[in-house]
Formats: sequence, C-alpha cells, structure tokens
Amino acid sequence: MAELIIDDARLKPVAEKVLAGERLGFDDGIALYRSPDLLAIGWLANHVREKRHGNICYFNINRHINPTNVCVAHCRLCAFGRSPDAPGAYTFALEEIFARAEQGIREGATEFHLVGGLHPDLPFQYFLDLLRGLKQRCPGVHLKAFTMVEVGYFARIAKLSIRDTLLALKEAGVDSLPGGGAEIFNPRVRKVICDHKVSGQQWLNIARTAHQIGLRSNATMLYGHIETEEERVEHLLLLRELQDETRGFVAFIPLAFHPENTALSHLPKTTGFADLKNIAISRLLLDNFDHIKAYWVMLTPKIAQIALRFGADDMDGTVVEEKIYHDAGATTAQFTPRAELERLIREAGRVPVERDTLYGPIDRSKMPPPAGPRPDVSLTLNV
Ligand code: V47
Repeated sequence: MAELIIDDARLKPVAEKVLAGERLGFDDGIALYRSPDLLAIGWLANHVREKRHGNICYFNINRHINPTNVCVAHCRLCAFGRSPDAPGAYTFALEEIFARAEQGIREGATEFHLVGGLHPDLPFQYFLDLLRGLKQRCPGVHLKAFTMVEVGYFARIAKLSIRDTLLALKEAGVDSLPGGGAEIFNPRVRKVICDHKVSGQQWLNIARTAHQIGLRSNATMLYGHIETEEERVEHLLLLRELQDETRGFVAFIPLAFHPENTALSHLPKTTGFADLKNIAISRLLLDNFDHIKAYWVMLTPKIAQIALRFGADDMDGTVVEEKIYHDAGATTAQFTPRAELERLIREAGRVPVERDTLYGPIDRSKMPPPAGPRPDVSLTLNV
C-alpha cells in the first residue's frame, strides 16, 4: 500500500487514531467532513477496509421488486410515491409479483429486495400473502423485505405492536430487512424532508426490535440535501451505538440524494467528491459494521468502482428493476450484468466474490445455471 500523505494538518490526530485502531468520536467525524483532503481520508478508509476484507469485493445476484408506489407519506425527498389517483400510480396484483420473482429465479437471483409505498387501502394480509407466495414459489431465495418505515406503518394499520408485526412478517417469510427510510435521524431534518414518516428514534427502535427477534437488517443515511455535517455524524454515531448493542446490522449504504421530480428539486445533485467522502467517512466511523456498500444505481458504476478504493467492500447487486432512484432522475442502467460487475471490481484491483444477502459465499457449481442474460422487464403495470 502506498504511503499516507496528509495535506490537511487537522487530520493528523484522526489518522493517528485510525492507525492505532482506536474508535473515532464526534469531533473526529466533523474534522473528516470539514477536510478537503479526500485522498488522505480515502487512504485511511481503504486501510480499514483492507484490514477487514483484504482484496475481496462482494456482489450479489438480486432483483428489486416494488409492489406499489402508492404512498400516503408524501415525503419531500421522494419522487417514487404517488397518490392513488395520480398518473403513474400502480399496485401489482400478487400474480404479477410472482411472475417477476420467477423471472428472477431464471436470472439466478439469490435475493429479492422488496420495498414499496405506504398504501392507504392494502391490508397487512396482502403483504403476508405476498411473502408466503414468494417463499412457496422461490424457497431458496432470501427475502430482504420492508423498511423500518413500512414495518411501522403495518403495525399501525394492523393494530399490532412492532414486535408482533415483525414476528408475523418473519413467520410469513421475511429473512432480513433492507436499510432504507433512515434518511437523517435528526428531527429538524425529518420535519422538512419526510415529516409523516416514523421518527428517527422510532426507526432505531424498530431496527432494535427486529434484531432482538433474530432478523438482521441493513442501515442507510441519505445525504446531500439540507442536512449539516453535525447531523450526518450524529446519524452515523446513533447507528454505531445501536450496533454495539445488537450486532444486528449487516451492511451500511450511504445514499446520495437525487433531487429530480421531488419537492426539493431546487437542490443541486451531490458531487463525486461528496459521494466518495461519505463512503470513506462511513467506513471510518462505523467501526462495528462489517460491510459498506457502494450502491452503483445511486453512485453510478464509475464512482462505485472508485469507492472500492475509498472504503467500500460491496457493489450491491444486479438489481434489474429499480424505480426509487430512476423516478428521481438517476441516469444509471436498470440492470448491471454479473460479468460487468466482475469487470468493474477486477479493474479496481479487487477480487469479486458472489455472496448471499448475509455475506455467505455462493457456490454456483452446486446450483443450476441461470437461464438467460437479459431480464424481462416488460411486464405490464396494473395502473
Ligand atoms: O428508503 C428515496 C432513499 C431509499 C430518494 O438495504 C432516495 O441493501 C435519493 O434503501 N434520492 C431506498 N434517495 C434505497 C435503499 C437501499 C438501496 C440499496 C440497497 C439497500 C439495502 C437499500 O432511498 C429510501 C430512501 O431512503 N430515497 N428517495 C431520492 N429522491
């Protein structure tokens, strides 16, 4: 590894802690965010990343499925959610979701990533039937389903406690939870970007309860809108504190805000500099998280590839059908084939390793080969 060169003297004490394996504090996080010395920050994050994972970079073969975009939350940050009668509003019949899932099986998917809007009329039973139907048809596929925000909403409409809601979801087939909906935990920010969602404290409590009943989850942070550096550091440290308690988080995904078609469309897009800095600072502050994902849909494959040398150890998956970012102006593809993920990873000097959702290795020699290289995304929407 090349030598660490620090241009910004303020980073010296932070670097000393990182090299000594000491935990960073709030002020260290602020110093990192305030520093323009991206290469030194990246060097430190890469140092931590290589100590944990060597040269490995993980990816998976997955499929995103969004059962409905009808949502009562109307978050200002979101371009995906719609009122029930708005143009483009859709809700899939269960059979349509099963058809997408079966297509996913033919593509070799080991994971379905299921998230959607907070629908005013769909009963909790629809989601339980969806999970049971998927498990029955695709028993080997991991169901990473429903954010803490959806779990909070299900509990409300089903009049159940959070624990009983999670137990019902687990019993119906949820294997783990994705990390979305965390945004920024601070109430000042939530009031502006997502005022009708669960609070930051509720998000953390739902994650805690999920972990307590044996469901692992991911975590995210949405950056690049109205949040301050202090609010980002606070968010990361709250996640780290909960991880100390439960050890239930699997991966962290920093998410860059995409303003197009949202009520915050006047805000500028994040830059590559900010994206790489957020990856690196996450790696440095979240010392008890095993994995930091460079989600290519959001970062672009070009920045995601560079992120593999700035702290990230995972490129996420093939994805196939992404709506949340594309509705908000993402220009990335819907689908990145396995061979392209492997090429990006290898070119960054890393060794691609296909994983399952919980980072177990996948041995394709023991599985039937996937059917075809191109996904069929032409299924019609039930508008
Ligand atoms: O929950 C919504 C965010 C999340 C916008 O757990 C937006 O493995 C940017 O959570 N601009 C969905 N972000 C994505 C997500 C995710 C992605 C990949 C992997 C995993 C995982 C989780 O995206 C939402 C919200 O936090 N979001 N709108 C927007 N306009």
